[in-house]
Amino acid sequence: MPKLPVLPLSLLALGAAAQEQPQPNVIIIFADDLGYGDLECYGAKNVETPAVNRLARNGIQFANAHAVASTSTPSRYSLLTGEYSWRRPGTDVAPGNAGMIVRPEQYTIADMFKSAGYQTAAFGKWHLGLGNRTGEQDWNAPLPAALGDLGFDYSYIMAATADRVPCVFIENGLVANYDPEAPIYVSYRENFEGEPTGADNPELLYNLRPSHGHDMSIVNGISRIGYMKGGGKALWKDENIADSITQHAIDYIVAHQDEPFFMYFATNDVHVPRFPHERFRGKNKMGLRGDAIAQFDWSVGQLLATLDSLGLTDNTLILLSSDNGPVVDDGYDDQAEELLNGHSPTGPLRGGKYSAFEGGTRIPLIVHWPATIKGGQQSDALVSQIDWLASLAALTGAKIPQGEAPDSRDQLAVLLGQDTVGRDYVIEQANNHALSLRTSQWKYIEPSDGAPLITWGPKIETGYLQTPQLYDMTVVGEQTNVAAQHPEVVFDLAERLRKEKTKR
Ligand code: NG6
Ligand code: CA
Repeated sequence: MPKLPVLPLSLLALGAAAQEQPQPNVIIIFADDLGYGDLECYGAKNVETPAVNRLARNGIQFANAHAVASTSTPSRYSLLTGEYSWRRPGTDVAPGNAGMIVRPEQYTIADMFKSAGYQTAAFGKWHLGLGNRTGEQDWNAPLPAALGDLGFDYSYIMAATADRVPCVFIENGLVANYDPEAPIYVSYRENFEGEPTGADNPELLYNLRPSHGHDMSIVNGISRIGYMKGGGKALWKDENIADSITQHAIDYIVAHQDEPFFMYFATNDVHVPRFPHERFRGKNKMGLRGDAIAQFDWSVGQLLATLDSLGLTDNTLILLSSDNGPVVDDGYDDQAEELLNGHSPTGPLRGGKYSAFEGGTRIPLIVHWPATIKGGQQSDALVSQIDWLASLAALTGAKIPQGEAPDSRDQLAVLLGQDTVGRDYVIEQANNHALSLRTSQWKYIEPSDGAPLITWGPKIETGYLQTPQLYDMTVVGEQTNVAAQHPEVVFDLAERLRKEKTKR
């Protein structure tokens, strides 16, 4: 039976139109490694993104939006819990057999939506661990802890990334299409006897070869990080991952069209291994990375077409963004670097995935909600994904329990285009844990150890330096360190960062 709409005060405050509306559906479309310059509406070259363009045209496109961290696990941890990942040990890039990083007792964005009467679901990339303890999961039985314990009523996910074992989908804590003939074993320590690896059996890599790392177990002609055995018919085919995730999300929307739902739709695109479906191949000059962007856009288009056909588009709030900045060669020989053909994945930004520079954490953000937001807006407001939990709680009227989501602030007015200033500062975390504090004018990068370039493969400037860095962000590109010229600004920003760090 459809639930009666509940109208929270915050919605009433939004004006007459909103007052008649039932609770909007909320969809977070979360791309993987999609850069600030990777979408057509953000200036991408060589690839078309018509579905995303439509969202931008009818919504708000943000120019100064930030992920909390420059890699997946800490970024997603922060988004889903409203707590900065750097406060919590154990939130770095997780192996595929990590135990659940967000603990069941912790409050999540899904708990928040549930408490406001929503149906909640997660699709696609998870990368925040499953089960009670690292390395001790039995993948042939229901996992003792999974997304159901974090407020998600339904989930169809990949445990970590497509380049990490186990290469199977997990539906509500159970391997989907489980094949009893091929029990699943996973290890990040040693191989299983007799199982081929990319290092020993390169002749079996008929789909993609590694450029660095990624030379352990082989699944679907692609070698991965970590070892696995078994899986049989449950093993995914990389070319069908987007189809599979998208179809499950569509089915979910159809099934829940009469009640408010929250969907976390986290694509595998455009993370490595990039191996999109054949129908996206060869249509742009950039090869597989460009095809993966086109496939991402296709997924967005499928969700939109479903909402359109059910008459739900108007009252569905969509936030489209990415978990961290882009990388070109991230470990597979997919010619992403050679075929850029003038495209810049970070747009004008310096650095990229992993780095302390803006390329690491400044990401696309488009907000779309025709019933409430006037289309065609551009916003320069300073926004961070850390605030989505509290902002969306303000939208639904949910009350965040004392002490939960401690770093998340209500910035709903910014996300809806009513406030064009946004936060006074955002904090960004680099791969080596160096933090930056960025205001609309300045960016301070704290001193840290580490090489100026990523040491293991990708050609990316890290932004690590043993002395303080200060950049004037009204000048694009973080080229000139002006810390020596503005010691008082350095002092002030460093002091704000210190206060944030010692808050709890
Ligand atoms: C790195 C992987 C990279 C990618 C990254 C995580 C190697 C050599 N590189 O360790 O390919 O998987 O981890 O990416 O193994 S993220 O977007 O999920 O954070
Ligand atoms: Ca990522």
